[in-house]
Amino acid sequence: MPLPPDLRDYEWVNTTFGFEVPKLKVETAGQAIGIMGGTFDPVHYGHLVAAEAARHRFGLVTVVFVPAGCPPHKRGLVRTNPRERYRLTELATCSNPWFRVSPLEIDRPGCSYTIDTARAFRALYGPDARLYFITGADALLEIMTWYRVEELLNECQFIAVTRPGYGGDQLRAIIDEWPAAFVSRFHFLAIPGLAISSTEIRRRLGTGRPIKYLVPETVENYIREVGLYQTNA
Ligand code: DND
Repeated sequence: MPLPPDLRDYEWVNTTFGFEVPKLKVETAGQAIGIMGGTFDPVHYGHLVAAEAARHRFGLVTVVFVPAGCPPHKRGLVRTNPRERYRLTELATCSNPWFRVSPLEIDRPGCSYTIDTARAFRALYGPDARLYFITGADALLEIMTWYRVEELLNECQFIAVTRPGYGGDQLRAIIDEWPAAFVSRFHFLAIPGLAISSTEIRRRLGTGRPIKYLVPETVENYIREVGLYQTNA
């Protein structure tokens, strides 16, 4: 990795791979912080573009990727153990000085409810921090079913990014049903459309089709080295 221009602005952060990466030192008090929650099974360019677009548009001082230990809506459906998904996320994000990865959810026993994560971030960054949870438009279709969603919306705002195949009239109809106070906690952000999904990447790997240019090279290399997603299950 090329050295950053002014090392005083950076700190070296350990990865679980045994190497360090330069990350911008950020003053978090009272600042806007992004939380990119996901199963990341595996992480791909759709996730990275969403997080970077949100960072830039909303002036987020950092975006923390939080791989879910046990995602509430996918119990029993996750292919890869949390540690591997965490490592893949680390590999995908290590070249972006603003991105960080948190083991918060994979270290927390039980279901990875976002409300618990938002509260943990609030405790970490203080009452003045503005917390933004970043999601794709598809998540909005079912967000009313999330655990303690009203409390969650008190704790953080949402940045919902566009995703090919989701949105339009179906999303409009759902949002029209929400109370105004609920809608005001959401920000909608158009991003370059990438029709990539973790499901499709797993299918491709399981059937011997390429995933090059859908995930960072580091992620592809690790998947192949460790032999993840080799069967089409
Ligand atoms: P996913 O399993 O959808 O993650 O989970 C997203 C987050 O929602 C996780 O933090 C979950 O714990 C949380 N959640 C879900 C349901 C209930 C509750 C919490 C609860 O607390 O009750 P993926 O790895 O599949 O995707 C990560 C994010 O990236 C998602 O928001 C997805 O919409 C988005 N995304 C894209 N956005 C734009 N373009 C693409 C995308 N692919 C994925 N190509």
